[in-house]
Amino acid sequence: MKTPQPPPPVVSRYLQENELSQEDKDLISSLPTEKGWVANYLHKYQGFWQATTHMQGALACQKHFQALESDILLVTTPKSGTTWLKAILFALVKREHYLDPQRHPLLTENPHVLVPFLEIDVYTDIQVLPDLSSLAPPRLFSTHLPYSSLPDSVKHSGCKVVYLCRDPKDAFVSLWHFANKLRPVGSGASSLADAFDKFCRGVSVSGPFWDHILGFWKESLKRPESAIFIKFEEMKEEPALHLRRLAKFLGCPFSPEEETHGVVDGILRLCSFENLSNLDVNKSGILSSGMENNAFFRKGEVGDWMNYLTTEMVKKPDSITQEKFHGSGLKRVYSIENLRDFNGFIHPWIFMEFN
Ligand code: PAP
Repeated sequence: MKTPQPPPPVVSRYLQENELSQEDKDLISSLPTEKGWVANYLHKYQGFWQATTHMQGALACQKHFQALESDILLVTTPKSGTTWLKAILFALVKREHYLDPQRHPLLTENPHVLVPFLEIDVYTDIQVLPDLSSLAPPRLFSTHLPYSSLPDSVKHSGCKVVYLCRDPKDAFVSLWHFANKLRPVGSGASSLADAFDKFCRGVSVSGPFWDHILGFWKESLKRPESAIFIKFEEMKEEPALHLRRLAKFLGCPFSPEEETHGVVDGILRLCSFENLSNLDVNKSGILSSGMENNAFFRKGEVGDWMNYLTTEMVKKPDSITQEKFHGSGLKRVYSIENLRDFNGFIHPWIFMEFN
């Protein structure tokens, strides 16, 4: 009798490379390519590094995605708190449909299912284009694409863009953990130093990290009615304030009755790390992109980089931040006094002050 074989391991879409059209293969082979550290390879396209499979999705959505004025697009660099903001956006803009907190879709679906990535989840099949016409407005999508690579229709439709950024050091540490989850069982963790070097050189999914932030920061200054800029650290520090800000920006401010009934706190509780990470759906279960849902919930904290990066190492990203954001108007986002890294060095603020 044959011994039952375990099912083949699900290969995350980050690592898939074989579903490309000839046209995409030709374009990709003409691009600068480096060995990746999250995906196998990264290709420099329109100034930013993209994983092979995201390239296919990016090209397809650039060609075919028709944004509507009522759409909402969440944009992040990987590991900036995308999952959290997806949950918050869904709970916020669809709140009138889900008044019973016991039957909310976020209790049974991972936020990435409710707010799919354009280039990772929506435009994945090179044979069949998705039919997005039946989705109820406002349609919610997300992307890691930089501003320069957004589909033209996003820039011209007047749809709302919500940009979330995070301290590069925390985003890096989070991405390094995520990358390790993608590695074949038994192959151990990838080299932190090697990944850090690549990240600082800009060679990271949707990197250079800093240029990604700057592109959207400038856009939010130019078109404040269409683009809002949010920082993970500020959202952690004053979530209710930023949720109200977001609601106003999206044209669905909280009414006095909702304020009285604690709707703001209800949304924040539902979307909190503690709540989402403890739901069955997020403890087990797998996304269509091949990732386990629990890979998107690790610590959800500010400053975890202190447990991984030495004082010497952090000089690098901090000086890049200082140099790149100088004169941009981006302000210090988070101040914590007396936080020491494991070398005893006090970091007076997490993100940096830009002037
Ligand atoms: P993505 O960009 O690949 O979709 P993203 O959701 O940005 O991933 O990254 C996950 C990070 O958000 C994790 O951070 P950490 O590794 O530093 O812990 C994850 O823990 C954090 N996260 C997920 N959900 C929440 C939440 N509800 N509140 C705060 N942080 C969260």
